[in-house]
Amino acid sequence: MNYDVQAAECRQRIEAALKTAIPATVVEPLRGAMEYALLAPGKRLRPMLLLEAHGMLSPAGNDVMDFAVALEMIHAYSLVHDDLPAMDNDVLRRGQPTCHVAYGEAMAILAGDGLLNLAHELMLASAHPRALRAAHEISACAGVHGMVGGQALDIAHTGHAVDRALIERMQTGKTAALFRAAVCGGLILAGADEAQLAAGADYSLGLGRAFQIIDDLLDLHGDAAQLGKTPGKDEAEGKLTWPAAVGESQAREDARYWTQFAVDALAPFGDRATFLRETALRALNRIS
Ligand code: GRG
Repeated sequence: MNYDVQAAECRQRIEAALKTAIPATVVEPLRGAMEYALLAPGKRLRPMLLLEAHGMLSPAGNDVMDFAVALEMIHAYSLVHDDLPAMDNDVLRRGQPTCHVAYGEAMAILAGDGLLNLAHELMLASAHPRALRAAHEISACAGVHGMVGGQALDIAHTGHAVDRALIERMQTGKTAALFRAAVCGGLILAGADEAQLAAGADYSLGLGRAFQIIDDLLDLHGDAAQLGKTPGKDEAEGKLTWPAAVGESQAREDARYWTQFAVDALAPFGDRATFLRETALRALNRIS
């Protein structure tokens, strides 16, 4: 199937599931704030990767969608908390005022907390036979040894001297870990063996490193309308970025290197990996 058609179909299924994911029983304005963050127009890259990684080894089933939704909830919570005044202090996200601008800081913190916990409720309520292992992988990638740890390095080292090893560690945690949650979560649900999981982890590392380097470059040159967020903040705030460490031209070269690393890692999946391969190639050329 053509990539764009497959991606659009997959995204449509995800959007439909997201729309009904937050129970009507959640009190207002918490529910409104959670929906505001979750349903804002995002690329839905992580849930798509989860469903498509799963689809490489197993036919699509509705029992996997809960995990895709849970992962997008975790991603949405991380964006809400990242945008808070205490962290990146951003006013624009996904083309709309950030959650704390729209709902106030306290409600935005609670909306993030609500999304994170609802994600775990969803995964742990699943009757899928591999639910527990997949939930464990996703939690581990999102937590202190993954995304939260990477964000902590970012916050602790803002304004410090450039340190390439630290930037690599930070970006692997902040960005690549949630791609690993998607790919390995999907593969675990599909019954992947250890070699396939290792290949999925390598793909996610390559995709995540390239994705973050491109994100750093877009922050330098991107356009607010296209990005849906404020560009130019990394430099203004002394963020440790890959282009700042190695220069823009080398950063572009490195993004190509990590994309190829991701593509090569998919070899064990052969033709079944067409979607994941194309996703990595397109992420390299993205403008938003
Ligand atoms: C607050 C625990 C905590 C973590 C925050 C997500 C994050 C970690 C920080 C946001 C800033 C940033 C550059 C993160 C790296 C990951 C990244 C590029 C997120 C944006 O992902 P996209 O482009 O966003 O897939 P959409 O809106 O399309 O879903």
